[in-house]
Amino acid sequence: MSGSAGHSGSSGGWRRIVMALLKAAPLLLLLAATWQQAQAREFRSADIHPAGYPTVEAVEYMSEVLLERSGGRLGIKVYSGAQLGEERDTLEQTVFGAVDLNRLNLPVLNNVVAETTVLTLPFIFRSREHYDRVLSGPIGEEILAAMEPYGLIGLAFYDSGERSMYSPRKAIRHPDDLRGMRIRVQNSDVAVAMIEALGGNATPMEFGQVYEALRNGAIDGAENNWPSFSTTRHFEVAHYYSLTQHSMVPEVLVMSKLTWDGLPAADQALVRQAARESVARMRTLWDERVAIAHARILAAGNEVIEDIDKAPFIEAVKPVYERFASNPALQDLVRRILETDDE
Ligand code: GTR
Repeated sequence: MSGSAGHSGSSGGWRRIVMALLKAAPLLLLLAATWQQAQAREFRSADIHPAGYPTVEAVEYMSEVLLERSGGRLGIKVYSGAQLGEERDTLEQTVFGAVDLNRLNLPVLNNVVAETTVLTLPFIFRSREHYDRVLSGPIGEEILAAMEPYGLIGLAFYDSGERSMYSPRKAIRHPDDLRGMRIRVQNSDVAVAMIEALGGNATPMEFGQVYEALRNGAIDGAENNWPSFSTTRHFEVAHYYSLTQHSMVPEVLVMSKLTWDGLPAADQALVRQAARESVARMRTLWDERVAIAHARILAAGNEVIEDIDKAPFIEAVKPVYERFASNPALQDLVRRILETDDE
């Protein structure tokens, strides 16, 4: 009796356990899902450019790579078209972790990470090959790494071509042409100093305000690369595009250090790798977009001034180097950039 009682007792015990497990199943499933969700992330990424712009598509490509490599756990949602604010605002949000990823143009970081200044100096790069060698080599790595103490993980540089001057009023062929002209620049001390050294009046302004300022005459000109000149429709109001090619300022993709520190090392490696892989994609998209912008601007009847003697521009901006490569560490960076071979 006692045996069968014992037997029925133990099977009753099992039944109770099974029943309890069945009862708890929804809760266990919920816990498992929550655990998985804790591991799953859709990073918020900021960009002031509209959907379809190469930088936006490059980060969307990075998202595809991440989704694939993480089995669907990690992805990115790009908030394009300045939905999260202009670059200065989103930079702050990134440092504070409200934005996970940000595609920024480097000058916005100049006042935060001094090392970024050197890459924004006018005429620092002799050619695209020179630019590539510097950015994809140890100097590029060093400058990306310099961002970490300021709450940003530098993931990758994206090519952004050369910036050139444009105006609704006249063709700019020589620094003398800039005298008295109000030229919009990014919020960057280097950009301000460059325009002043060239004889113009620098007017720092957010990107989103430039079209209206060109239209209503608040400024007499601005400067940017082919794709930005095109997508912003600035070319519709500024008919002269002078290929001064005075700077090759890179785009940079950063992650908030707060987001980064919350990721396991394996996910950090996935993020870094996916960002690296998006660089080549960006280059392809960029080249395509430059060609499209070029054709569009010519078809609109704009005057493109190609035969510009850069020597007087290069001469005029020399004081900018003295002012911004002001300490031995920055001077050394500039020296190493200039000494980097083109091939
Ligand atoms: C573009 C760049 C933007 C923004 C803009 C500007 O070339 O991609 O991030 O910096 O220039 O002039 O403000």
